[in-house]
Amino acid sequence: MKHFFSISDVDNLQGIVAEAIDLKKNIAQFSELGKGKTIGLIFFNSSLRTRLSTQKAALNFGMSVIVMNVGSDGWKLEMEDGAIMNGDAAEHIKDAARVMGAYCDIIAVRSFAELKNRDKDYAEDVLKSFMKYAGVPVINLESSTLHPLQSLADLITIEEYKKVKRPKVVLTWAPHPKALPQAVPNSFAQWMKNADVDFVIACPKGYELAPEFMEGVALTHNQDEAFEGADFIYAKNWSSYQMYGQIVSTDLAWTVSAEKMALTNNAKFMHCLPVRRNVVVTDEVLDADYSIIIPEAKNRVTSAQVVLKRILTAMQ
Ligand code: AN0
Ligand code: CP
Repeated sequence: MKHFFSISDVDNLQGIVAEAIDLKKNIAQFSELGKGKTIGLIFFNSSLRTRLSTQKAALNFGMSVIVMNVGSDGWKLEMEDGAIMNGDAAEHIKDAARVMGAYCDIIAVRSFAELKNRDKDYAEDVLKSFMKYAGVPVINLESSTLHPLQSLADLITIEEYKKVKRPKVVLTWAPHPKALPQAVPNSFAQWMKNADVDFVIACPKGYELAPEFMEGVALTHNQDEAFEGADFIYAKNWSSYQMYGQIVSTDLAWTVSAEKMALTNNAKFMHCLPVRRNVVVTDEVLDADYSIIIPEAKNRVTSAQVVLKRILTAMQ
């Protein structure tokens, strides 16, 4: 594996999930794999899980870790090629990425969608610039449109908790007071579409994902109908793709409750976190035995580990 930008960097989905679960048991065996190598974790936005789990995964391989909150501590970066830089930005991403690449053997970057200009967000300029200029492998820690380390952790978790060979997995939109990116649901849809699951998206009208992510996916605007027979309920809020970046529903009837969970086939409840309690989903669901949000978060170490192992192995 060279970069880990999206699912396209994974040749065999079942293979990477099996390898990840195996690696979880045998991590001690690889404690020297990254010895003498440095990973730089570059954050344009806040993070708890991604920051700590990727750091922990790197430490498990004996790597050195540098973390920079470039969004708050770095120079403001210019993204446009050929720009006359007489505005706010003090440094071009071209130079910043090349310098970071000179200090690090692997660079991992978080850069959220701005939710102002759809074409700009979907062009993935920041991650693509890092891949173009850094000269070292780049890992996506949630870009404008994708969060593949989360989706891989989710797939590993589903594999560990499923009771039937081909479980029904429902991604349901849920309300939220702020406009959030589509990266988590886009990625989740992409990974589930390629996994051995029956996948359904439930969302209010106007919350359909971009066509490339909806293609071939069962869609319903009726949440109750989607929940019937479900083995996994994956809740997430996202803002509209059509009315780009806007909140087009605040309907609290979409909040995941114990009553809704009762419609399922004793489904497990999942959320990538952070979660707004009693808005997205009730306390009762989050704290129930069927909630697997903590093992899911724990598997963020698992997904980072298998990705790092593949990149480190390819560098040898
Ligand atoms: C972010 C999002 O929805 O993309 C990060 C989720 C992992 N969530 C928030 O900003 C609350
Ligand atoms: N799930 C996730 O990526 O969490 P953080 O935003 O806290 O990293």
